[in-house]
Amino acid sequence: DTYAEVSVNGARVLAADNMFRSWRADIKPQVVAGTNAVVVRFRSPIAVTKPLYDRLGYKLPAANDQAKEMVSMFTRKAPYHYGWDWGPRFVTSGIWRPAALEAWDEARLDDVQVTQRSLDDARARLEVAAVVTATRPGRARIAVGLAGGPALGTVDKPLARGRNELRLEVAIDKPERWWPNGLGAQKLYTLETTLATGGGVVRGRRQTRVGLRTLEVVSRHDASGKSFTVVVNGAPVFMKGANWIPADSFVTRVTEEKYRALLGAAATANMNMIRVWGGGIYEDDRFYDLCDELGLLVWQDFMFACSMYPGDAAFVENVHQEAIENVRRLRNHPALALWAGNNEIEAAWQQWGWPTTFHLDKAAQNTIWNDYKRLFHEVLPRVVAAEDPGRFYTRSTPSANEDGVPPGKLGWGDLHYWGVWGADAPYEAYAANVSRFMSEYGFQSFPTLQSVAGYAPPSEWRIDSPVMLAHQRHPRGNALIKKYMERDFRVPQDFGAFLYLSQVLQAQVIQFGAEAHRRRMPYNMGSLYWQLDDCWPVASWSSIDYYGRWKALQYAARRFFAPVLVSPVDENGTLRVYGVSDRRTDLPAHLTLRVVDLDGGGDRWRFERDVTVKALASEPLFSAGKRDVLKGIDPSHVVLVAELTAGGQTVSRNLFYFLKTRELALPQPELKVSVTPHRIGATVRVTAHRFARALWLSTPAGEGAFSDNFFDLLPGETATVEWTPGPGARPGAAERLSSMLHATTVRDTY
Ligand code: BMA
Repeated sequence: DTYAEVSVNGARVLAADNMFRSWRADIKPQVVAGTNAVVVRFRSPIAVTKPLYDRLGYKLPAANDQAKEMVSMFTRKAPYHYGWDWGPRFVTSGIWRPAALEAWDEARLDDVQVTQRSLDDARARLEVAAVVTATRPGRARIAVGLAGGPALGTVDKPLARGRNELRLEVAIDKPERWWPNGLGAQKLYTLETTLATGGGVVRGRRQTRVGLRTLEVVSRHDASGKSFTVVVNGAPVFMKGANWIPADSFVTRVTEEKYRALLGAAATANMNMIRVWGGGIYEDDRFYDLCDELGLLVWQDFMFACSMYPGDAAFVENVHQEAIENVRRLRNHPALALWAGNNEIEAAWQQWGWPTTFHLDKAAQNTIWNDYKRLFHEVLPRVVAAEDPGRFYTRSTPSANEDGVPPGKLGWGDLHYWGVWGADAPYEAYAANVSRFMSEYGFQSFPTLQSVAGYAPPSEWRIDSPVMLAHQRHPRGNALIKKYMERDFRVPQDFGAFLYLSQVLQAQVIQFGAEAHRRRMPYNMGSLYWQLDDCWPVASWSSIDYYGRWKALQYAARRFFAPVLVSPVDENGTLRVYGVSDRRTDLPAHLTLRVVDLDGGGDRWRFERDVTVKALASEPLFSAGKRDVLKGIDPSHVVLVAELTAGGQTVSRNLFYFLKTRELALPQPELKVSVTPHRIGATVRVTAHRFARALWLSTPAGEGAFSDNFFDLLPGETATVEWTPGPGARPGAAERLSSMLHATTVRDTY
């Protein structure tokens, strides 16, 4: 990462200029028996590219590069290292992926590609292509089997000196399918490919994990525009998920545990897709392995975001090689769903007015746009077609993939909708801005005080203190949070209360958006909020903070992304209650609606009926004028409770407020909290005497994790929550919990 020269015993063996590629050199002439000196010399990415910047004659836009002289686009390096609206500018250098010395005789097995040729209940037919590099002509035998099992097939072929490709077909009988999270199991098969040369000497062995499933992105013209539907094993699947950014400013700090915790949290929150956003990195192999295991489909951007790029031959060829290498590395993962050329560049150029805001003359505009088209309409789709045939490629996100149709046009492909947040639109505007796949929408919040304490001393505990402002990278971030908070809540004076409420607000806003998206199924088939994680501790759109603490949104996501959702909404004065289902079969269920008194006065109105929640659909289950439901009841004293039960179990419960939270007569809930310690962890029971809004369980130092949090409790209701201590917890933590435990509700911020 990124510009480096490597020498062995004083002789230069290679020069690197792309963080996203691996570099290999023949060092046989240089090595000696005994001690060898390998020196890697790095050069500053800024110093290297400054002359290119000076020479170009016009400025290439890069919206998030935080320097005055923006040079990030000249270098194939993680764009976010140059700063982003949630991240600091750390233009790092170093060795970020393994370095290894390889030695071999005769031939080595370089790569294995597994392509599914057909799949039915009886059989899966797979084509295995093995890439073998040979030092001299000879013969090779490739054998493929399930790891630990007998060979499923072999092929014997002559080898030429250099690169060889050997193909064979194998079959797996009675295949078990791989399914996205929530729809079935994530069955994985490990294939072992062995290379042997003359005389049966084994020269290489590789394990490749595959999942057997069909996957198609249906992008087809229809009456509304152009669809964007992911179909897995023949079933259209609504994509629920979040956008992923690198989990650290310094990429080598992301441990296996961190990947596991973040992606595990995504799966726990009923997500089935993660978008690897184009301003970061092509993620580590462990990331994709976990996605395979957890059933998280991957929307993979190529690493280009919010910038225009140069088009000289060397740059284009560098990108070409980068694309080939990364497509080859990722293509065997069953989780991989699609490739996207870049993040928001088509929109920036065609809609955000970049050609004029960056004062580009006509000639420069033409050059820049032609260079753009070469990369994203030619080079990248050609690499995908050649190296990963059949996988969907979208040239930008958002994009209709259609000349003449502006990116993000409603009804045409995917959409990043930022009117809520960026344009101050009320969050109810989400309902009117649904396209065929919502690949981005988001709202900021702060980490809670326990996390803020990790980067700001108490003297800085104000939203506008220097440290807090340094950890808020969006120019209008604080003002926007406050503005939206004023619309729905009473803005607290207390710093900790403000942080807490910012999360309650974020969860409410995104919940509204996600439910609006799900209610529009099957017209809309995806909802990925911006963003799952953080690369440092900061105010941001994330649902999990840098320290791994779940924000209110992460808990809410598990509810609003549940496989079956009951979703009440005000549609122009009509109260409609939708049943939304991602299940592959219809669900007979019972719908109960109640208008419940906040002070514990019981049900003021009640409705129930048996319903069928249709498979893979969204349908209103109830509809009535809001006024007919309230019939004179004071809306500030009640909440509507919608509940779907099936087989005696609650499958989804959702609350609907007739007024903004600040207009509700929120009572003092009078909570009763009890803690039962176990050998590891504890069970916490909370009973509310009166209605409790956004109940937050916490400890002063934020230790451990709660299985649920930031939930509403009805009068008389008890919630049972499991607490697990963190990995470094001291003995007795569970016993101490009851003395440390805080229960906060919105009422406490008054
Ligand atoms: C999006 C992303 C990022 C950005 C986010 C928040 O559109 O693609 O560029 O961080 O908005 O502003």
